[in-house]
Amino acid sequence: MSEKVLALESTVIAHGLPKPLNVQIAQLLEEIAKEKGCEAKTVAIIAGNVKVGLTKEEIVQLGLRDDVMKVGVAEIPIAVVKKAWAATTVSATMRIASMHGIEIFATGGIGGVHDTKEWDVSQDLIELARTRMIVVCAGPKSVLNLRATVEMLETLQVTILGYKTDKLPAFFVRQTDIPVQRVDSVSEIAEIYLTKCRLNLSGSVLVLNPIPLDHEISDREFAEWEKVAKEELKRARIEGKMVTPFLLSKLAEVSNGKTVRSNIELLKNNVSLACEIVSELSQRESRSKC
Ligand code: PSU
Ligand code: MN
Repeated sequence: MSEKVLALESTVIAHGLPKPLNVQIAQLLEEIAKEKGCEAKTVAIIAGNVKVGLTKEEIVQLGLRDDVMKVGVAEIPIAVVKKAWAATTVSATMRIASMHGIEIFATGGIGGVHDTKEWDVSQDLIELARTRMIVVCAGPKSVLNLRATVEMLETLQVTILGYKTDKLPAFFVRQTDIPVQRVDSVSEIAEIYLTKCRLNLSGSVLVLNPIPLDHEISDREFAEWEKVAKEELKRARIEGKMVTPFLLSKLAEVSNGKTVRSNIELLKNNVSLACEIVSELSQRESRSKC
């Protein structure tokens, strides 16, 4: 196995992006990693088998089938027993990748604290507290309660780093008014992670990588789309796991595909940064694995 390996999740493929574009993007992300000299392994459950690294055909099926479950850590054993096809969220991907010795994971956005009356808090946050890994994302999406999400991450002892920013990026927007600790280099990120290992501190280093400038969506524009999407969510009485996929598809609809295009660009950007971090880690040969 190549040393320079990173994990990719599959929920964004099966439930986050429209078909059949999702299949192309899943393949593109793996190719971008290859061009950058590392190997990206997509994690999913294929007919009950937990897999790290999918074949082309498995990616196609995962993207196009309409019976694909969405599983966090809690639901992994259910998908296995039911011999189901399942897409793994950030939490499930982290747990499985970590069991396979992978230390870096690139995704689009993490789950967080939803703004609904119920206590809808993503399993992602618990897993970030638990599993030591570098997770590269563009921040939580502003459909979440951003302040509550950041507070919760802090409570859970997750190390949050803004990459070249001291303000929380929130997926489609490059910055909010929520302060985060800034780092300016890949070597600083690697050093912080390795220090976490050396001090035997559990939990992840969450790297927040702002969406590329050209693909940012303005606050005002997004606020309008978000309002519509959330009204429809209420009307449709969607709860639990399908909240995020529902909101994503509504946003794609009302924005005429603009949110999808931005989503793709930030995914590419995150895979690229994750590869740079993997390379940085692999250069520090003397270190023992965490
Ligand atoms: N945010 C996005 N797109 C996504 C997700 C989050 O912008 O596709 C997915 C990720 O897989 C994340 C999951 O782990 O949604 C969180 O779902 P929940 O809120 O049900 O925990
Ligand atoms: Mn939830």
